[in-house]
Amino acid sequence: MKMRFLFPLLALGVTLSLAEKIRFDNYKVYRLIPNDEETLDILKQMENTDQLSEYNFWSPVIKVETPVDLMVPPYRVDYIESMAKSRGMNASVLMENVQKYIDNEGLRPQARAGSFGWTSYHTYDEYNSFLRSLATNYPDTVTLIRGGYSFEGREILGVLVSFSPANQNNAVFLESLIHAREWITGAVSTYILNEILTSTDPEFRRFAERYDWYVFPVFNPDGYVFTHTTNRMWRKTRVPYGGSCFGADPNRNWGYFWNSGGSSALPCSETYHGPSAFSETSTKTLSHFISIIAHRFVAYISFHSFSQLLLLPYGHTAAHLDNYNVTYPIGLKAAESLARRYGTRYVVGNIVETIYVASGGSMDWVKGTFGTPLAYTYELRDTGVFGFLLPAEQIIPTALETLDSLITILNEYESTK
Ligand code: 0X9
Ligand code: ZN
Repeated sequence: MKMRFLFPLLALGVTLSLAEKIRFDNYKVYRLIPNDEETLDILKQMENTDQLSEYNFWSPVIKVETPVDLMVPPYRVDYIESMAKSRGMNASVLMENVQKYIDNEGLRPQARAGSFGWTSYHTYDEYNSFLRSLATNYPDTVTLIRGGYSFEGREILGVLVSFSPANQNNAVFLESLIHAREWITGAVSTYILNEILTSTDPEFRRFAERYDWYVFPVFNPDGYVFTHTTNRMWRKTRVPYGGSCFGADPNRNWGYFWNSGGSSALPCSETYHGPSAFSETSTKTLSHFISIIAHRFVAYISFHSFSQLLLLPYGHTAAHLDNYNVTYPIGLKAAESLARRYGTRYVVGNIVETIYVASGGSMDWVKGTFGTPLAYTYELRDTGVFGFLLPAEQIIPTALETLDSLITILNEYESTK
């Protein structure tokens, strides 16, 4: 067991010392609208070699007329521009210079050493120290849990917050950062966790203390660390899959309708489903842990970004399965309460109907395997102005509106029971 941990860690040490942090000076992000099947095929070819070409797909290629967000290095800008022109493809520029957005994202050291807050983004180690400090400061309510570990041997830490043993079978599970570059998601899940522990609002306290809360901020530690050390735009895990491509999409790797559409068999693609279901150490170990506790769940919430969507199972079919008739109206109410604070608009719906086919997601596996009553995937702010590079000053507003909607989901469900 020890060797299996140690070996990849040593290898990692070597790569990290060699790898430099990639800069994205004058990289542009385009929103392309493929207008015919041939153009679509060209984009699909590029998608299959994503990691080799330095193009980077911010959203997958789906079908004619469905927009694709693509990051383009400066030396490919002319090619993309002329390709768009000659093929008659609509191409608007979302970002002129990605590095500027990264510089303005606001990752800065916290004001005081040892303090943790939501005015900047945090590293994997900082999230772990935060979780450990909660377990130390709230020994009666917070339990630190290692829910799994990663390919490179990192722990996947989380906490259980429990105010009463009576809440055991009324548990809410929050996951974030299964996609490494979606930094806002870890900030939001930990903000909610902190509110659950520290808010003094009596109504909110009554709400928070009715549930057991499992919160796992970093579901994909290797990928997340890589976004800090090397490539801010990394999405997947970090398993080497040959052909100089790395990683499977951890949200295409879970064993419920795995490889049933909307995922790729090619390791260089951003949506590579992996060689088999649960091939990734993180998804495999997390699924073992979740299996043990899932019978307690009333809700499983998965945080992604970006697009401002509230998504319902499943990702392999547009059919309205299970209790869609209950969860869809609750989702609409949740989106209403989310909008009430700052006017942020969310679209609610089944994954396939709302975005695209995407099989092998964590939420689908939990819902499909354990019949969890409430299962939602959030695509948090924004709709593409900042995309994955949402400035840190938007963390708290995003977290507040998201929490409003989460309260509505749970309260509404309670009132239907
Ligand atoms: O494609 C995804 O995995 C998610 N969108 S993202 O832009 N954040 O990558 C959508 C999640 C769909 N969820 C499930 N299939 N469960
Ligand atoms: Zn995602």
